[in-house]
Amino acid sequence: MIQDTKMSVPNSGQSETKSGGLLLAEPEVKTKRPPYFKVVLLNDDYTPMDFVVVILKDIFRKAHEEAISIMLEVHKKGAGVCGVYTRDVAETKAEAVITMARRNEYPLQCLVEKE
Ligand code: TYC
Repeated sequence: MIQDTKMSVPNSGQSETKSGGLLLAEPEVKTKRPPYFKVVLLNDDYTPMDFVVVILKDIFRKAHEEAISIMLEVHKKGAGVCGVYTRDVAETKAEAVITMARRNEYPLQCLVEKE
């Protein structure tokens, strides 16, 4: 039996087999990461700090210390990132923030921004 080993054809990007068949070069497999979206929390003068910490723990699964640190960053700087997700997850979390805030009659706002 003739071994059908590959022999490369210089500069062609193709290869030929000993038995004469032509093998096309393997197409380059390009993996693309999905676009990511930041959920950004905005400061306001009315939403209680404790409520923001609860939001960060319950919706964004932050540990207590990290939740406090993000809340304080938003409080001092005006805005802060709560997390980075694929589009659907970011939008669902942002909706959950607004739903929880309005249910409690707080004006808390958040944005979804493409990274
Ligand atoms: N600035 C608010 C206060 O002093 C606290 C706060 C923090 C509100 C973060 C919103 O996203 C926010 N009670």
